[in-house]
Amino acid sequence: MVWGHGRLTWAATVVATLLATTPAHAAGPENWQIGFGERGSHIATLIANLHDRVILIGAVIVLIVLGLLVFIAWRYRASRNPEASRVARMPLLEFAWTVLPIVIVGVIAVPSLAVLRHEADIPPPELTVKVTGFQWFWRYEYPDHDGVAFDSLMLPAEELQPGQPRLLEVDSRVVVPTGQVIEFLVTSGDVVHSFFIPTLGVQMYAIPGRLNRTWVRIDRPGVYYGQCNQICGLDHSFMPIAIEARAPAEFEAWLASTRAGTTDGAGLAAPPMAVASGEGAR
Ligand SMILES: [Cu+2]
Repeated sequence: MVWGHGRLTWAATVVATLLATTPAHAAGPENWQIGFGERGSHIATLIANLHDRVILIGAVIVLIVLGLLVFIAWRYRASRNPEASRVARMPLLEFAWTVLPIVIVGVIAVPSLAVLRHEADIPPPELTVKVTGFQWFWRYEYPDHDGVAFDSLMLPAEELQPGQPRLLEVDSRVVVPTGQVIEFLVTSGDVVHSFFIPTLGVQMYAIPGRLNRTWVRIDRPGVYYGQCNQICGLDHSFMPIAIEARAPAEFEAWLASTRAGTTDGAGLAAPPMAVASGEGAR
């Protein structure tokens, strides 16, 4: 189809208007979402693709088994097959239904291990962020950048700005650059938490006394939401994660302003133990 000049201009105007009016890109759960949603990193893409392939294999198996069941129930019903077969052993068939599932599991295992390996092979990091889970908030520290450390607490519903998701927005987002290898050092100050950002394909347990490592490279600017996904106490559901990816130059500007203490909400909000021992502090 050949597009006339007028039509092209019209399309360009629509695209430009959409781009101009679209609010800051945000990736998190959506109403009625079934699938993985946005894939904000290469790892997230690998995980989602693997999931889709495994689901496809599972669906084919379910359909074959269901078809066989329906066929047998119809073909060998009592009225049509009054004299039941007395065959009790069929070694070849038994061999096949033992070996075939092993082959299928093997076929799934190969790409699955490849994804695991990609996650575990951490490239030389360009930025390190130390993440500490507390009951019930996250503390972020940038060890390469002196003085950049802050606590990140969930925003109460009454403080939300338009477009900010309830139960996911925080007072201080973790700002990181796009296109760089970001290493997360994950630990905990009290109980086991879990640092989980589904759209980035990141999940790492935060265990007291241990420093776990994981990494991500974020493709494009935006806000990526996550939550603690290890039951960690009363306010487990109220310690969300908001990662804001910015172009490297904007990230540098953020670092400078945060170091100077001019960024809203920067700094350590409260001594963790005081919050941890508070009754239902929220
Ligand atoms: Cu937690």
